[in-house]
Amino acid sequence: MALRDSGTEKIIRSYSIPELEAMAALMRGYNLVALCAAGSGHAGGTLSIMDIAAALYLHAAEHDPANPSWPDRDRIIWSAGHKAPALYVALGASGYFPLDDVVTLRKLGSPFQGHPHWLKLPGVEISTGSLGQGLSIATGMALAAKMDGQSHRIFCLMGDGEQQEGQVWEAAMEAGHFHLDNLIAIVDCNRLQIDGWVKDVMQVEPLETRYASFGWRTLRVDGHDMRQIVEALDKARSMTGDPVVILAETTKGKGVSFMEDQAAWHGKAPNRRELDTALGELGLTKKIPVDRLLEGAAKFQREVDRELRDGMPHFSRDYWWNAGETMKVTMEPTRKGFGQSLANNGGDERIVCLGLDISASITISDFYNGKPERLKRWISMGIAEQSATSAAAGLAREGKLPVLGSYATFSAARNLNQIRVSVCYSSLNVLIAGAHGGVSVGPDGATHQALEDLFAMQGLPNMAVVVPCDAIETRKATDYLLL
Ligand SMILES: Cc1ncc(C[n+]2csc(CCOP(=O)(O)OP(=O)(O)O)c2C)c(N)n1
Ligand SMILES: [Mg+2]
Repeated sequence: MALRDSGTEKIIRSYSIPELEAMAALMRGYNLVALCAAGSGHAGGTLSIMDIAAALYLHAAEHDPANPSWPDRDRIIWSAGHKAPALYVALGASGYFPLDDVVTLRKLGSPFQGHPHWLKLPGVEISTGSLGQGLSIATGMALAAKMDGQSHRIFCLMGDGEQQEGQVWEAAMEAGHFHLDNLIAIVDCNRLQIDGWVKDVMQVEPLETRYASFGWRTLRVDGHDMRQIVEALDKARSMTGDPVVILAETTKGKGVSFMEDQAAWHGKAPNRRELDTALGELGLTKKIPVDRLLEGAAKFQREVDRELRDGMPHFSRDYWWNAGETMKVTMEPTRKGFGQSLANNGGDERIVCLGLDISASITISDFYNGKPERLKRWISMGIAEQSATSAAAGLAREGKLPVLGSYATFSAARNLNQIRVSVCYSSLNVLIAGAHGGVSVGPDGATHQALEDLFAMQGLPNMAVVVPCDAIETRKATDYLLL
């Protein structure tokens, strides 16, 4: 098992355990440099998965970087799309492209989008970013391999918070039902998600019992012990009869003291000072050409900026109304107005807010911040937009005023049918906030941009749609829609 030349079937390179450990450390370093250059991205979850990424790409999976569409290759589905940079450095370390290239992460036009997009980067099997869909894709691929009598394996990498998505369990049921022993799932059990500890947001354990009851074989490993990881992956390949899940116990932010076990480092990038400290802790000082890489990223960005500037309409000269100092507008993000309204109006006992594991970012947490008496009307639902939408309909039918929200693409698109049937056709009063709408989440990549939600929502009966342009409008719109 290893990197293989698909033409000659010869092994290109095999790695010893110490070599895999060294590669995982190096990959952590490149990952952090890329995040630093991007100024955004997910440090915590990429560091927790890195040992597994190294073992998977450099040891366990059969693949050929020179032939990404080799029909006999093992497929690796990166369901936890926000861990994309770990996937990119694993592909770079395997030889799909120079590792240095990853430094253009998240920049306009770069193939290294904030979430994986397979049409942009050879080696990426499928586009992901909306959590909970990968295991279904992997199930489809495993069924296809069975139909065609192929013997390659399908690996699917997921987060532990991701296990809250109901779709994961639909796929788990299907894979168990069809005895898909060519399917190997790996769960990065780092015990954290965005809103805090998984056990507090929405308990997913005991995963062994849960997967076993769906007909899976289960293995539990220390996800930072390279020998255990390699043995588990090898063993999983050899098991027959049923699908296998490897539950990997990990630490979010692993390897960097100030990131370890810190929910705040979920979606944060290190600045230059933090990067240097982190590389020191990883034993990588002077082992990565940081200055050269960062300059490469800056050059890429300058080129993007120039192209954007050239593409903009220009006036022949500056006027007071387009260049005057006093004409510059500073605006608060729209989502802030949402939180302000919830803070102001949340005293109304009918209001119930539902958390979807992105609470501080979209400011729905302002409903209870500093007001602990409101926590009894705060319900953490986990990463489960579809169920939460229908639950909100249930609350509304009982006279509550439910409020829920997430990124627009998850709260007003992923759950379209639940909104249509549970909420709209019953004409129930549910307030749905879609933050980061439109193309505004550019660096997060195509799978996070919400465009379709607007026309989808406007086509629904009994649905009022408001698109505010600033925080003040958002506050007033929320006031109006809420009460
Ligand atoms: C359907 C969907 N809802 C919400 C999000 C936003 N989101 C990105 S990562 C994340 C938390 C994931 O937690 P976990 O699976 O434990 O991954 P970790 O970062 O801890 O490895 C959330 C809610 C998303 N990407 N997709
Ligand atoms: Mg997690």
